[in-house]
Amino acid sequence: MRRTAALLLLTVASLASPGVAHALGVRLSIRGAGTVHETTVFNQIAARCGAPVLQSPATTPTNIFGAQCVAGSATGGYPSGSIVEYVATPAPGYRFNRWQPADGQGTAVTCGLSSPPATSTTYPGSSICRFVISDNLQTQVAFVDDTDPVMAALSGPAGGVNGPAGFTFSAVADPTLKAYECRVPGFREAWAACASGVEESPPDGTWAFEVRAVDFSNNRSDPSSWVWTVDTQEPETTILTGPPSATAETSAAVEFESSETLGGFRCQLDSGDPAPCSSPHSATGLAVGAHTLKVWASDAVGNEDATPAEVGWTVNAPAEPEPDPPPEPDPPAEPAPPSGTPPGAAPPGPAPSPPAATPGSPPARRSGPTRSLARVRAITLGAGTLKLSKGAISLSVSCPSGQACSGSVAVAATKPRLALGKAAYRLAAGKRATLRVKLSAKGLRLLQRLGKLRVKITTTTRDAAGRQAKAAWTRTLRL
Ligand SMILES: [Ca+2]
Ligand SMILES: [Ca+2]
Repeated sequence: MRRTAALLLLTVASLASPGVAHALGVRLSIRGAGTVHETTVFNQIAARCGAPVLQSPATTPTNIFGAQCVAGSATGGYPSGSIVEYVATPAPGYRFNRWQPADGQGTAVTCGLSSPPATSTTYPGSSICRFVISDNLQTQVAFVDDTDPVMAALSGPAGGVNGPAGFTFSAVADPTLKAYECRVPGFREAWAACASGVEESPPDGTWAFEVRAVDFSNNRSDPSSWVWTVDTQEPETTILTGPPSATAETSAAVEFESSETLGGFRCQLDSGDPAPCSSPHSATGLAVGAHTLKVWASDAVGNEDATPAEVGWTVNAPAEPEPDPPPEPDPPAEPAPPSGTPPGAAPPGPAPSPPAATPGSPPARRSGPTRSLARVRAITLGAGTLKLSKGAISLSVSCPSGQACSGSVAVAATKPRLALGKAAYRLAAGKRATLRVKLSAKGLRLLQRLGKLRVKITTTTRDAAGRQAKAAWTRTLRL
């Protein structure tokens, strides 16, 4: 019984030991990115935490545990009753939030000697915490980053592309910047991590590339956006007019168009090298024989028609002028009739060939090249302005008397260049007809947008012999 009482006494004495009371420590931890250092002479942070400051990595996100150590210890450090000052410094891009109790062991610090003084263990009042060591203590400082990053630049394809599009971008300099997220609404809807130089390959259409910057604490910038167009479709080339299939002309004009407004053409005459060209394209100095012109349209982003439009024709040798008839050979000198032959009697020997027949009239000449080609003689154009009626332009055409004619009338805007419509006709000699040239939907939209258009009206006419003539007028077309 006495032994038990003695043990109990010893235990009570140990708990009250002055040595334990004079050797206290502070368990210190950091959430977010920053440092804590001590300004008091004990400087147990420098002595115990491996460095002059306790530091969390500069990338530690808001509210994430970054560093911890115990300043002081049970065997030495802070004397009970001493005054200690800790100073919290945020990492770049972060700010001091508060001192607060941590989950660790010990009594939570109250920064009661700070200015203003803390009244609670959670203290947002100052980044400097001054307090009296009275026990084994614990405290934690919280740094936060609540500043969104900001996008600085974004660039992508100017206009359109016919394949993948690359995008480069950057954010305003920011030590908390972690990464970027990109998306293409309607194609790749979800935001996904990406880096400058990323390529996107959506199908044909108009798209918006969006990018935003993200920091270590998952703050996000407003998105930046870049609109571009993808066009992988090659245009279709159409020959509008060309020479007749057989002609004596050694030059030819070929008109053509593309199914797409912007872009260009390449032309190849016979086995020559394809070269850039525009409509109408003229070929001159053509040799007698067969000729072919191939035309490839290309669009604004470089897609070229894989199947060129082609027109073929033959240049015939010009009709030779009829040679003058050879001079009449002198009739062979008649031998003097031998005496004794009665006048009128047939001479002996083979009968003389009859004299060459004198042509009664020159043989019909083959129709050679002539400059007087058939032509749509009159196009009624009104007083300088054409009006659109029911989506079409009405033009009066007539054929000269004495020649039937056929051909086409093409109407095209001159600025921007756009084929608007075309109509064919066939007229008997001396006849007149009203031709309606219906505008294409694209042409109609253009006219509706601009209110009026400068148009070129081109007629291509062939006469019965296949000879071709062209004429052009320029007028203003109004709605
Ligand atoms: Ca930030
Ligand atoms: Ca295209």
